[in-house]
Amino acid sequence: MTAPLNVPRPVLPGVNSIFLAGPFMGLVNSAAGRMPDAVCRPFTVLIEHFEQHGIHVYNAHRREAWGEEVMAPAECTALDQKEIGDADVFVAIPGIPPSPGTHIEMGWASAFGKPIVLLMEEGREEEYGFLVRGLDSVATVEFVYATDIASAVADVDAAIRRAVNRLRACA
Ligand code: 5HM
Repeated sequence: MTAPLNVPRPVLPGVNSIFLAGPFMGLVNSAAGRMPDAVCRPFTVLIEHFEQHGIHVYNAHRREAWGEEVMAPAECTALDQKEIGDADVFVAIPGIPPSPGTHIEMGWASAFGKPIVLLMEEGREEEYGFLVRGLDSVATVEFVYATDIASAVADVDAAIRRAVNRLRACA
């Protein structure tokens, strides 16, 4: 039987949910009490893109209103760990300077055996920690190097597909 022509092929086959991590408290402007729009943009662009394709996105920045409704440490830590466990894929911006919370989350995602995509600033690779640069030696990690994440969405999709396919091939 042939597939109907009018049904679009999924951009990320088999991916129903993504946890999107990245720098948070270091980006909250203390006067405004929230992240400025410019630093929200990589998150909003990726969230919108994934959700347009029917993928559920777990993201603490949006959940906590970009810093305006920050959760208590014990609450967000437990929730993030559960959501990373529930997500099909883990995508993170490790950050320069490094985001402490994101680094803990990268450890969880790798220990949980998730397909991982790390969004790195192009040309600044050597500024990332050794255990970030070496994470692909112990986990299924694809790196995307970009200066502007918003214009690298197709590269992020391709990296997710590679990570998911590599993990499936090992199963
Ligand atoms: O240390 P930093 O704030 O940059 O940590 C960011 C990461 O920790 C995010 O990926 C987010 O998932 C999680 N986080 C959170 O869920 C962090 C904070 C504050 O540190 C928070 N909720 N309130």
